[in-house]
Formats: sequence, C-alpha cells, structure tokens
Amino acid sequence: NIHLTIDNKKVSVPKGTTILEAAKQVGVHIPALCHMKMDDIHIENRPGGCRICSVEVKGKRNLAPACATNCTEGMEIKTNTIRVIHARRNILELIISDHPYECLTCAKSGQCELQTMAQDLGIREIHFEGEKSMYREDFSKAIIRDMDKCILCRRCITMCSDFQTVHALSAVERGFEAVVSPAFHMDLNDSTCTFCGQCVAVCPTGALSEMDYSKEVIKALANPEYTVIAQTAPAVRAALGESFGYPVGTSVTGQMVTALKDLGFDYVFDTDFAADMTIMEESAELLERLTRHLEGDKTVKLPILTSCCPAWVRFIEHNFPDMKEIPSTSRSPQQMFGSIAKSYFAEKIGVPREKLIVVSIMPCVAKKFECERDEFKVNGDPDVNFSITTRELARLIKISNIDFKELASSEFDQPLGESTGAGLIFGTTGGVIEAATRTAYEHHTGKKLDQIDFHALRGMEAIRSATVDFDGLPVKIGIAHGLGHARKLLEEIRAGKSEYHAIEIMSCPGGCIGGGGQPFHHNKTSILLERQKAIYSEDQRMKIRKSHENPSVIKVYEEYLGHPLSEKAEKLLHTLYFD
Ligand code: HC1
Ligand code: SF4
Repeated sequence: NIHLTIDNKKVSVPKGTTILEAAKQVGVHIPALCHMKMDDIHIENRPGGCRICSVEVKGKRNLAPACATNCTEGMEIKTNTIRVIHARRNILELIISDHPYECLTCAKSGQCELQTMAQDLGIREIHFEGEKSMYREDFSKAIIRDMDKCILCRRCITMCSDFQTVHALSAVERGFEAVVSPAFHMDLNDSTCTFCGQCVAVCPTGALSEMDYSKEVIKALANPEYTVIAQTAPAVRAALGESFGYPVGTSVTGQMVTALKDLGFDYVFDTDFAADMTIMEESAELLERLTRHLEGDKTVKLPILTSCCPAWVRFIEHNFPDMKEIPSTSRSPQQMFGSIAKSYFAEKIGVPREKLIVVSIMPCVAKKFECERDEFKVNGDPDVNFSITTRELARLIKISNIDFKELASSEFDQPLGESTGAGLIFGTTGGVIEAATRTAYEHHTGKKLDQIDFHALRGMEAIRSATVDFDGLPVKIGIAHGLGHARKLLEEIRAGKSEYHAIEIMSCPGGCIGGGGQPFHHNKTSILLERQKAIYSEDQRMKIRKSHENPSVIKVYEEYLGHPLSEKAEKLLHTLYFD
C-alpha cells in the first residue's frame, strides 16, 4: 500500500489509486465535472480534461488533476488552498464563457452539474468572452443535441463507445470548433445511434436531452374530440417519486395513476398488461422453437432473443443483419398495447381509431423512436401517438400544479390496466426472461411452479446465465444489459458457440430502471439497485404473478385473438424488423 496525506488526513491506498478516489476514502470532497465512475457497471470516464478537480501536491510546480493522477508514496496533497480555489474558479469561468446563459429555459435547469458547480464555487461574474454559437441543433425523433451547451466532458462518448459499443459519437474538429458529434457532422437520425439515451442520462449539462412531447400531450388532452389513453411502463413507478422528493426506491404506482387521471386522461392503463401479452406470445414462440429443435428440425434457430427494447432492436439491425431469424417476432409491450388499444378496446368503446390518442409514459427515449417506426402504423396512424419519459411526466405534473405528495392512490382502469407481477418485473434486467420462464415452464410441463422467484436470473452482473430445469429438459438462459455485453453474446451465436436457448437483452444499465428517460441518477449505480429492489418487492405484493393467469389477458384471447400465435395475434402483436 501507498501512504500519503490529503488535507493533513493520513490515508493508505493500493497502488494505482487516483487522488480523487483516495480523497473519497477520507471523506474529502474534490469537485469534478468530466469525471464519472459507476462501479457496479464498470464504467469510468476520466479524460482529465476539465481540470476542475485540480489539487496542490507538495513539491510540484503545477496543480495536478485529482481524477487522472495516481497516488505516490509520501504525497502531501492540499485540496482547498487559495491557489486551488482560484484555479478552479478560473477554469469554471472559462468553461462558462463558452456556454449560453439559458439557465432559465434550459431543459436541464435545476439538474445541471455546471449550474450547480457555478453556485457551489460562488461564480457571480464571468471575466472572459467566448465565441458566438457555431453549431446547429440536431433534432432526432428521440434526442436533441444542442452542442453550444456541450462542455466536452466526453461522458457521452464513454457510454456510447465503451458501454454500448455503438461509436455513434466522437470528438471532431479542434480548438473552439471542437464538438462531440456523429462522424462528418451527420445528424443522429442518419448515424448508427440506437437512441438508447445513455448519453443523455450522463450528460452533465443540457447539451443532450430528450425530444419533449409534453406540449403535444397537453393539446390532445385539451381537445374534446379525442379520447386520450395513458399506458405506464413498469420502470416508471419505481423512479417517478424521486422527482417529488420521495426516497430512492419508493414505488408510487397508485399516486402516479391519480396524477394521470388529474391530468385529464380518459383512461389510465398499464403497459404491464401488454407485457403479460408479450409473455403469452414470446413464451409460445420459445416453446415452439424448442420443440422443433428437440424433434431434430435443423431449420429452427436458437437461441430466441427478446425484442422489447427498441434500442437493442436498432443495434441488431445495424450490426447483425445476418441474424434476422434470431429475435422474437413479438412486438414490445408498448406496441402491443397500442395495437390492442386501437383495435380491441376502440371497438369495445365504439371510438374510431383516429379519435383515440395513445400516450405512453416510458423510462426510455428510444420508445419515442419505436412508436414512429412504420411497422407500427395503420394507414399512417401510429398505434402509439406520443411517448413521453418519466422526466416529462414529472414536468407535466408540476406544470399542472398537482401536488404529487398529497395525492391519494388509485387503481388503473380496466380492462387494459390489469397486470401481474410478471409484467411488472419487465422493468429490471432479467425480468423479461423470468416472466417468460414462469409461463413457459407451466405451459411446457403442465405443472404448477412451486417456486415463482428465479433468483438465479436476478442481479446486476453484466452477463448472467442460468439453467432452468423444465421437468427434465434443461433450458439454458442468458441475460445481458448494455449493448457492449449483448454484442459478446451475439458474436458467440454468430460463431456457432452459443449454448443458450433463450437470451434477454436490454440496452440500459439495470434494464429499463436505468433508462435514458428516468430521473437523473447522477452516476450513482446505488440508485439503480434501489429501483430494482422496488420492482421485485412490488412483484412480491401482487396477487397474480404469472402472465398467463391475468384474467383480462385471458379474456382478450377468448374474445378477440383466439390463442397465442393465431393469425390475428400474428397480425396485431408480431412484426418483422430489418427492413
Ligand atoms: Fe421497458 Fe418494456 S420493460 S421495454 O424496459 O418490455 O421502456 O419499464 O415499458 O415496451 O412492459 C421501457 C420499462 C417497457 C416495453 C414493458
Ligand atoms: Fe450513443 Fe445511445 Fe447516445 Fe445514440 S443514444 S449516441 S447510441 S449513447
């Protein structure tokens, strides 16, 4: 171990520890802007670029960046001398001099790390003059890039390249013209971006934000010609409370439903209902492929891959176009919901589909892109009209002057609001495949599961695997969250080395609970773990915990679809990607 002092506090750390990490161990806070580290998902961004974390090292002429300087024996470090504070303030002023003063209207206001730091360091005037705006804004279907607000911290590049292996973003040009951008200054829409939103989730400023559809939703709600329906994704309820001061990991399902009713939605339904339908279809597909495989059919492709994550779908389309037959053809719950709402439910209440507006509340920004895909439109009318994020919903609630903390809880409307614990656990990594296992096991074996919780499928490890015994048939299951980890599993399949029968893939760290549209986690993976706990404990409390036991789902099959994989189900609930 190496021994040193930080602000006169003795500390002993292993070789290779940075000053920033060592300082944390003795409770010394060193401010940092570009640095980001998320241990549980093995992500680190330390370009040593912003220099805000500069500290004084005895005997050295220059200040040292704490995030990029390793501790050495006998070091004496001071983190808050006049010289350090002066340097930090100067650096921050220089950064701000090249940043627009739009705090009052910026989407990130109140959550912006640059704004917070300017307050913390007491910046009251800027002594430097920066360049005029030189970048155009880039509006994709899901994400807005406003590069005037970029501080070149490169956290987005780390997420996009290291974690997702998408490499849609990199730093181009030099000096004042330097900008983070897709190659050749392309728009995100034309790039290989998957719209996973992980760059948005870690951006310290308002340079990257979600495309905001709140105004469109407000207009629809105010128009008496429309019947407006909300569907809420599983992961939203586990994080929405954070925007209203609830402790992390508080499920606010009932209050969320009340808030949506107060906002004026005619029906408040649950995406979890459609997640149960997804399980009906996807588990039927899995069993069909497995049976044919066991019968020696060489044309059948295994493993089957879940396909409810739209960023993941876009990733496989771009990177593995030779593997078309592998993903499940089942649409995502968001899209199954839209399709059933605008057919079965529209017929039930006698409203023509053009007069029905479906709004989804999602933890995700890629869902905005998904509902605009041509596969999910009927004569140009999208099955889901608008998808808004958890953050946009929180803003809508605040705009409407609803006091969220004072709301009583209420129940989802019926029939598309009935759901099970299986639909709910979709919100966390491992949940989709656990839900599918609960149903596929019972359908395959004809036996009741004694133990519904498949602990072997849970956790936060990047790639996990387990073998589930289907009454003598060992079913091998793989799970990956993060597209870089998914890539590894796909390369195994391509090389003919995969032993899995079924694989769940989600793009975001932790699955949807870590989606790019959730309240900002400020790079704390502990927040994702708390949200995950909230999801599993709500599942425990649910009366029904298996998708095939959802009475409203059973009814839709009886009244409308027939059975999973029927002709009508194929038409309304399945799709083919890769077009
Ligand atoms: Fe998800 Fe899904 S779980 S993709 O993570 O399959 O967004 O929450 O709604 O569609 O149900 C997201 C969450 C969500 C879909 C479901
Ligand atoms: Fe990369 Fe995802 Fe951001 Fe697209 S949305 S640029 S894929 S991190």
